[in-house]
Amino acid sequence: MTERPLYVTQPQLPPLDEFLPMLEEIWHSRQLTNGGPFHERFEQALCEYLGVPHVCLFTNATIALVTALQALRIGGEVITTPYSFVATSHALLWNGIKPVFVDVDRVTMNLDPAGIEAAITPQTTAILPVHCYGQPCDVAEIERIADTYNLRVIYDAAHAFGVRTPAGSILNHGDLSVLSFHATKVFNTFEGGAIICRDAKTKQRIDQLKNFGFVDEVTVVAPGINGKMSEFNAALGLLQLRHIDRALEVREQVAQRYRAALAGVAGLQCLPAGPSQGRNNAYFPIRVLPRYPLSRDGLYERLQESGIFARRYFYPLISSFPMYRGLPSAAAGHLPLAEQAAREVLCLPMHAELDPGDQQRVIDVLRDPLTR
Ligand code: T4K
Repeated sequence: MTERPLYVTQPQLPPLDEFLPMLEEIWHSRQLTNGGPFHERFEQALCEYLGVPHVCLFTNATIALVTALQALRIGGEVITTPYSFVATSHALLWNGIKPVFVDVDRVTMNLDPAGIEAAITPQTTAILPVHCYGQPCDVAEIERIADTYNLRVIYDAAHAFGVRTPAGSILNHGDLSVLSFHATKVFNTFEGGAIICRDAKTKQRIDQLKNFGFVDEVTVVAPGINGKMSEFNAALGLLQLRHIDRALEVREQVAQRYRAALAGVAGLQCLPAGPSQGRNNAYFPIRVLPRYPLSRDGLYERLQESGIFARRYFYPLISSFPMYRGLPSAAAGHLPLAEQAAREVLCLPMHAELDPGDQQRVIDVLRDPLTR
């Protein structure tokens, strides 16, 4: 019997019968997009759930990142990480900004603050770090550097939905944070995203920029884009919020089962778990070290033979793509820890519908990769 495929993620969906009354409401109102009632309710509900002052909904996180940079009028050079999804750096190019890549921390794989300080030049205007896999960046140190050198900070928080530290939501750090609600994320609206900001004036500017730059019916103040979230996606998001706590609990159980099962496997290393309160287990990355019987890519292929589609997030590094590799900061040897992570890391299936039996299939291959 062929076993069903297991993917790195599977979207979390609410019961369909809970969504139908919302769809009926949209059908009756004929308000489909451009800031309708579900859009408004979803923004409010997210502020409360996440514990943040202002939320601006978007059609996806990539457009939100592009708009966040535009909203703060960022130009020149921006310091960022090569170890991320390519959308992080693409948002800089879309704004005519030069990315400056800095190496990552050996353990968290987030931007290394020591490297940030060394990369600052008179052209540097901002820092664009990523809370990679939902692990918080060193926000205190990044804030200290930003204050010292008068830089803005925009966090790519695409993986960080619901992540908290004892001080509160991780999304309250920096000038702006950008969330993704893509189907593959902890919290999804099929496609979607949001910018978290601190004050009403900034929210107003972002809301104008995501609506072509319109201020009123006849006034356009900037070359804005169409980044609006539709009523369909907003209603779905509102509904998803009812179920997110349970989904986060299940993810935690999946993570704990992996940690227990892999603890004694020579050559496989889980990331440190971090504080148990406030993590979201957005991904489950492991490092495949030289003493494991297979290389990282060998294990990736071995899992595929068993119908298990783990992913090499984030390989290749952003800095190795053609539009980035000519940059001085992308030079070979400049980013050794990011290069090592891109060679060693494999993200295992992790989602709220992964049942223990299916997870055991993954664990069995990891423990005994040479037996078929
Ligand atoms: N910043 C960071 C740090 C990011 O990671 C991302 C996106 C962004 C910014 C930009 O956010 P958005 O503009 O997308 O909101 C996926 C996602 O498309 C992307 O959103 C995500 N990061 C990235 C890490 O992963 P792919 O090309 O790897 O996805 P795909 O289609 O191969 O999906 C992975 C697996 O998920 C599939 O094998 C099966 C499963 N899947 C996927 C989809 C789309 C489903 O079961 N159902 C689905 O509908 O990029």
